[in-house]
Amino acid sequence: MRLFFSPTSPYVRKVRIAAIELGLENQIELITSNPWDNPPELADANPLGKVPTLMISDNESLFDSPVICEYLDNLNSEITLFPDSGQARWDALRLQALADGVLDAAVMIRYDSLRPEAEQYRGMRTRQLNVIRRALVMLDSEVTQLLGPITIGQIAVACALGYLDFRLPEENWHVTHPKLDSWYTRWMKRESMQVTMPLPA
Ligand SMILES: N[C@@H](CCC(=O)N[C@@H](CS)C(=O)NCC(=O)O)C(=O)O
Repeated sequence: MRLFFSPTSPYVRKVRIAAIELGLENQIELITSNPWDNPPELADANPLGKVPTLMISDNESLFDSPVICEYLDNLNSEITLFPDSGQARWDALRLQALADGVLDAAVMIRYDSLRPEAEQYRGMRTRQLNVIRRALVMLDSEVTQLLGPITIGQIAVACALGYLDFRLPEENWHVTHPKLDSWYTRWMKRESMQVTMPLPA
């Protein structure tokens, strides 16, 4: 398999962490790809032009990190990141959706910050910061959801928190949300988190 990869994309990080936790990382070749350069091979594989995009054969691709992660999960029958059914499944998918929403908000803020100052949209920034802050309050109050066997929910939340540290450190959620901080500190010890740490481009 080949993965269109960007070292700073938190969605790519999610996929890489899932692959490592599932013991599949050696089956995935990383193809460095900056979506903003519009590489034709990425557009051919994924009309949305986004990373992560996973080539599962020469002419078959999968995209959107939840879809890729669930596909990888199905390749390992011993570990289950996406519980099959029941409450455990909804809990994991809900956490993933919440964390991915935090990422979407933070990424939007990041893109806006790269525009010339006069073109930046303050109202959008405020709205997205409010999304992030409300989600953090929910995650902190529901931190027990993050305990227990590994699921895609915890992976997604860890990626979202890591991205906030990377791109919005001034939010300093560690101080405002100590229960979440204490979970994250323990979670950060996983090798999958350490080896996928984003480095400034
Ligand atoms: N929902 C997608 C989001 C992927 C995404 O937005 N990736 C960013 C990089 S962090 C991207 O490729 N952006 C290029 C663009 O928006 O055109 C997922 O979960 O994979």
